[in-house]
Amino acid sequence: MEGNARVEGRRFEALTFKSIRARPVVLKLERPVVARIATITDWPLILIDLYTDEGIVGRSYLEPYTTKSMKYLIPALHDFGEMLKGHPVTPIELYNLARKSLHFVGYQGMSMIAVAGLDMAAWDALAKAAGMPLCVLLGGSVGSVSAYNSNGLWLKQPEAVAAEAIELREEGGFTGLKLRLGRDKMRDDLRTIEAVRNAVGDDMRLMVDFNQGLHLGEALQRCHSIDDLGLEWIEEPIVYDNLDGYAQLAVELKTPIQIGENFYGPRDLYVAIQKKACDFVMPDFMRIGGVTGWVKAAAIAGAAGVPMSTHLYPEVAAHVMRVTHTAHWLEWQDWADPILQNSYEIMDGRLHIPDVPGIGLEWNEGAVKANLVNL
Ligand code: SMN
Ligand code: MG
Repeated sequence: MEGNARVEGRRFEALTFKSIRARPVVLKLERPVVARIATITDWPLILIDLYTDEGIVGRSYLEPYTTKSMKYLIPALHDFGEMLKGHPVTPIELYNLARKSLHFVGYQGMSMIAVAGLDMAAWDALAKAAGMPLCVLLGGSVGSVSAYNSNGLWLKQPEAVAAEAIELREEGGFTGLKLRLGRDKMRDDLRTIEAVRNAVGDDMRLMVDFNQGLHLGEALQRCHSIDDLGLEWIEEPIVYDNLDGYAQLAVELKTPIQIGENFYGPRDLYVAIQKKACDFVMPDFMRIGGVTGWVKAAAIAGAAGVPMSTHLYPEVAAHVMRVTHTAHWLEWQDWADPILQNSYEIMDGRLHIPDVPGIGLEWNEGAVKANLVNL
């Protein structure tokens, strides 16, 4: 049969794209995001179901930060659904077709976010059809991935952050935690790092994230003042697209500079590495372009020898990290857990991939219905 391939002597039926359902959900965050540039109490998710003629359903979600952005992203996903009806579910071809369909609008921003949602659902469908966990389909094996806990430690009082650090460590025997910085006074950031260090001890790896809150002058001063504290990395001190500023910071500081959650597609990662704008990279799945964008980006980071961590989307992240040459840290966040049937297991600071076909995402429909919103 044309379009079908033999897998160990049995027929593997090619999948045919039927339609997409994209639903908006908003969850209350247990620990609201309080960053220098914004506060987020309600966490929006777009739940994507990619239906095939063969009955297999691919699933993914997007976390687009603001509820109102779902008003534009959901129609874009439904448009892809109409455009791709009848096409084989071949993720790299779908990624190319979807990007091309929005080329004149622009490759980045909302276009890339919509493509990424489609892409992750397509890979999930394909892995389910093959009867393999995604990491196995990609040529790796089922196992665990080193993770740090990023569920909290926002801009609160030092004592409150220190107490929360102990709580977060206990959520899965974590050996790494990420703190957010950028309080009005640098002194208060320093007191917070000290309080956390005293609470969790010297062996805990501490990452810090300024969430783009500083201008270059401030960043030089503030980053120098934390440069001797043995931090794992300093993340996004300045606005994400000031790569010249990042190059200066990377030269001046001993602590590695981490960026990447705002790379739109693999080329952004390539340019940042070419410009020596960072020491580490950490693409976000909805911006780098899903699994397809990640794999392309991972080849570039791997060739350059740059350690690569993940941003959000821990479920899909765990799979691709198993085949990422310079895999570094997975960012653990449990913010989608309330609408999932099964959350991934964490033990001794490692995320364990479930041995099931696909990514391992199934919706808890009761919870989904309770949190669906009208846009
Ligand atoms: C972040 C994540 C989610 C919401 C806001 C900020 C952050 C991170 O930059 O790296 O976790
Ligand atoms: Mg960040």
